[in-house]
Amino acid sequence: MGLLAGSLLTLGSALWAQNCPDGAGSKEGKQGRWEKRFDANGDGQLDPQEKAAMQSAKGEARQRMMGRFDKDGDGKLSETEKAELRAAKEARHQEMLSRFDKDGDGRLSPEERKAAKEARKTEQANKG
Ligand SMILES: [Ca+2]
Ligand SMILES: [Ca+2]
Repeated sequence: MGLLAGSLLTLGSALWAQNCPDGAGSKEGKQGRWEKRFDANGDGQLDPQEKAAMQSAKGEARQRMMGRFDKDGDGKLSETEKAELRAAKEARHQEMLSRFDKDGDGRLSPEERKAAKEARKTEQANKG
């Protein structure tokens, strides 16, 4: 298990290097969100500590995802498992839209997103 985690980490940082926003890149949006979340001092950059916190949060998110979707437990997502992941994401997206897309344009505007975020906060607070 330690070995596997190690190779995942290596893979992760290799991917990380590839995804590093360097000018234009479609990945920037997602990555930007992560960076914002972990940019504790708000200087727009991640210092090594913040980066480490982000990496471990990403790792946890990945583990949660694998726990949920890696049905045969081989540590990767097969096409079937990926399809389920996509379906779950899509379902969640639809749920968000049906709840928060007030003007019905099929996407969440910044205000709608904000409402969604607030609602999620409340839900999580209620969950404890
Ligand atoms: Ca699998
Ligand atoms: Ca909308």
